[in-house]
Amino acid sequence: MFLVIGAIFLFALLVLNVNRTILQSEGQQRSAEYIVMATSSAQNLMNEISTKAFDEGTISLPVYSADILTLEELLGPEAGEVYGNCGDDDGEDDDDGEDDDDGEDDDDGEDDDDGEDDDDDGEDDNNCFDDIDDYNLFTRSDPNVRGGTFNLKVWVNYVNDNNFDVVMSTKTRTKRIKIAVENPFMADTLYLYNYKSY
Ligand SMILES: [Ca+2]
Ligand SMILES: [Ca+2]
Repeated sequence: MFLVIGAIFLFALLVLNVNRTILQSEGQQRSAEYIVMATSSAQNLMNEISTKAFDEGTISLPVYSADILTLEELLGPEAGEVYGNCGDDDGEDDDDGEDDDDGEDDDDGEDDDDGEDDDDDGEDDNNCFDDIDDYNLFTRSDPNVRGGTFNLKVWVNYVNDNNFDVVMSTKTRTKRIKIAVENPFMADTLYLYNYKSY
C-alpha cells in the first residue's frame, strides 16, 4: 500500500516537474520573442535617428570648430521643432494658404515672422527633427499585436572622442545615441547604442 502511495507521489512529482519545465521553456520562448521584437522596435527608431545630421550646426555648414555645436545642456529639439512634423501626411501644413497655428510655415511665400526662411529650399521650413540630438529625451510607445506596448526612451549625449563610454558635459565630436526599450513581458530593459562622430 505504502509502495503504491509512494509511486503515485513520485509520479505526481514527475508530472509537476515536467509541467514546470514546459512552462519555463514557454516563458523563455516568449521572452526571447519579445527581445527580438523589442530589438526590432529600437532598431527602427535608431535607423531613423541615424539618418539625421550630427548637429543643428552641421546641417548646412561645414564645421571647423566644435564651437558651432549645440551646448550640452541644450541637446534636444530647437525652438519650434516637433517630432513627425516633416515628410508626407504627418501633420504637416497642407498648403491651403492657412496657417495651422502650429508655428509651421505654409509655403505660401510669406514669412511667418518666425525668422526662418520660406523659400522652399528644403531648409528650416518644416520644423521637424533634423539632427540626432533633437531626439534627446524623446519617448515613443510602439503597440504590439501580441500584447504589451514597447516603451522607448532616447538619450543623446556627447561622449569622450577617445573613450565612448565616458559621457561628457562639454562639446565633443562624438555623440552617443542610447535607446531603452521596456515591455511588461520582458524581465529586463533592453538598451541599444549607436555613436556618431563628426
Ligand atoms: Ca534640430
Ligand atoms: Ca538639436
